[in-house]
Amino acid sequence: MLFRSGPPGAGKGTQAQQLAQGQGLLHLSTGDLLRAEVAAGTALGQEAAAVMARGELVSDGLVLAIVRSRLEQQAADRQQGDSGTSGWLLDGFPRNRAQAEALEALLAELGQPIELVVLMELDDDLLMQRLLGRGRADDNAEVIRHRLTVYRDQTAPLIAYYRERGLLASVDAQGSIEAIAARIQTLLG
Ligand code: B4P
Repeated sequence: MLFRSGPPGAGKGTQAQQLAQGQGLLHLSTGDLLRAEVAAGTALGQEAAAVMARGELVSDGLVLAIVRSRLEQQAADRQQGDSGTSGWLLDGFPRNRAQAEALEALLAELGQPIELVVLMELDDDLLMQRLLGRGRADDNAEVIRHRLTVYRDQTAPLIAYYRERGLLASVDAQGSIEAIAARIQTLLG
């Protein structure tokens, strides 16, 4: 399964975390994994920190290496019968066409198809309000505006990419966290 799309602040991370917990899936958030590298002061984290603070996308190579290692590890664990998770849920990835194509190739290697791409839709004004309310280091008005531009230029084209493949489902991301979770459950059947 793949869970992501939607602009920054639409509630992807919020919903992905709950859903993964409820369904026993590996929750793979590239944003969280990058922030963990930054906090640990690794070479990768040092490279990513300034890019994230500007609201730009970290290089495809770095992000792909992180995703590949996690998915390969889970596949190896499952082969040995000792994985605590039954599948995966990607959050914040892929974010551009190159990442989507690399993911397709990786999943073909692993023999694990994407089941569904959930697009969370929300107005810019509400996104801005939510992100300013959170107040993370990259949640100030100027950087949020830039993240929205990056989203429209690089990530939004993936909507057509996944729609053409018959994988896309949209959810209205306005309302309470519980109401949105219920809409996603309906999609999952
Ligand atoms: P992410 O961590 O993915 O952050 P995000 O787009 O801001 O979304 P997030 O998931 O955190 O927020 P959510 O909408 O759940 O990316 C951060 C940065 O990392 C990127 O800018 C980039 O630099 C880098 N990066 C990550 N992945 C990358 C990749 N694949 N390639 C390259 N670079 C990458 O929630 C936002 C707020 O809304 C929260 O405070 C939440 O509590 C609130 N909220 C959620 N649902 C709500 C609701 N229903 N009502 C009210 N508030 C709600």
